[in-house]
Amino acid sequence: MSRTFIICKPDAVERGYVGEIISRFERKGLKLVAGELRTLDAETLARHYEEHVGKGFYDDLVAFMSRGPSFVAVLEGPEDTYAIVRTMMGPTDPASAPPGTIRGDFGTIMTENLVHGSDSNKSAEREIGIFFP
Ligand code: 3AN
Repeated sequence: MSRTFIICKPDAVERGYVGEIISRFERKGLKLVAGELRTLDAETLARHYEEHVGKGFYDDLVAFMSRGPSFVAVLEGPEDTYAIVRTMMGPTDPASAPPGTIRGDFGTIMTENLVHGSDSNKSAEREIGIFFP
C-alpha cells in the first residue's frame, strides 16, 4: 500500500470539478483517506513548491494558488499510487495532455491546470507532512 497527496486547485473548485476529479480517482480504485477545503497561504505554498521559488512563473503560481480555496487530499492505493495519479492527471501543459486525462479533458492553461499530484513516493511523504502533519 502507498499514499499520495493531491490538490484540486482553485480553478477546479471554482469550476465545480472537485467531485469529478475525486470521483475519477475513486472509480479507479483509490481510496480517499483525508480531505479538506483550504485556502493556501504564501508560506505553505513556498514549502510545497520549494523547487519553484524564484522562478519566473512563481509569483503568478502563488497568486493563482491562493486566490480561493483548494481541496487538499490524500489518496491511498497499491504500491506507487503517486504514479497512477500522475498518469490520470496528464502532463503539466494541458496542450500536450491527452484526452482521458484530467488536464487533457478540462484544462487549457499551464498555470490553471486543475490538479496537483506528488511526483514520487518521497515527495508524497514530504507533502503529506506539510498539509496533514
Ligand atoms: P506538476 O504540477 O505537473 O507536477 P510542476 O510541479 O513542475 O508540475 O509545477 C508546479 C506548477 O507550477 C504546475 N502545476 C503549474 O501550475 C506551474 N508551472 C510549472 N511550470 C510552469 C511554467 N513553465 N509556466 C507556468 N506555470 C508553470
